[in-house]
Amino acid sequence: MDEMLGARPARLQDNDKDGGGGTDRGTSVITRTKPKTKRPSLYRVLLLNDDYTPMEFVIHVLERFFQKDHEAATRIMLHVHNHGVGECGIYTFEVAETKVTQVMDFARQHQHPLQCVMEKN
Ligand code: TYC
Repeated sequence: MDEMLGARPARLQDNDKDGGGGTDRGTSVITRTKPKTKRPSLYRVLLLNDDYTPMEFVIHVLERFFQKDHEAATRIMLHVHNHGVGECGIYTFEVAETKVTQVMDFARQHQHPLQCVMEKN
């Protein structure tokens, strides 16, 4: 229902500059009267548990790439450790994609099997 908020029909603009009798080919252009803003889709960035990545490394990842304080990072790490998967944050597509790449590159550099994924909200 909230998808209808701000919806307005597009308006057909008459671009027929010569009244239709001359060389004008009578094409028209669809214009919009009200600027239409679309809310971006959001994506959850998730960490997956594994048996080998050190807990302190996961905490560091959450502090470094997701701006969590030490307490929040520890809570999320333990949630992933106990439940298999946990949310690091919710972002627009490009931001989420960048976080996933940063975490995967960092884990690989340190030879940890930590996996980070994104899913559409
Ligand atoms: N299960 C890991 C261990 O016991 C810790 C861990 C937590 C690994 C979260 C990955 O996303 C993760 N060392």
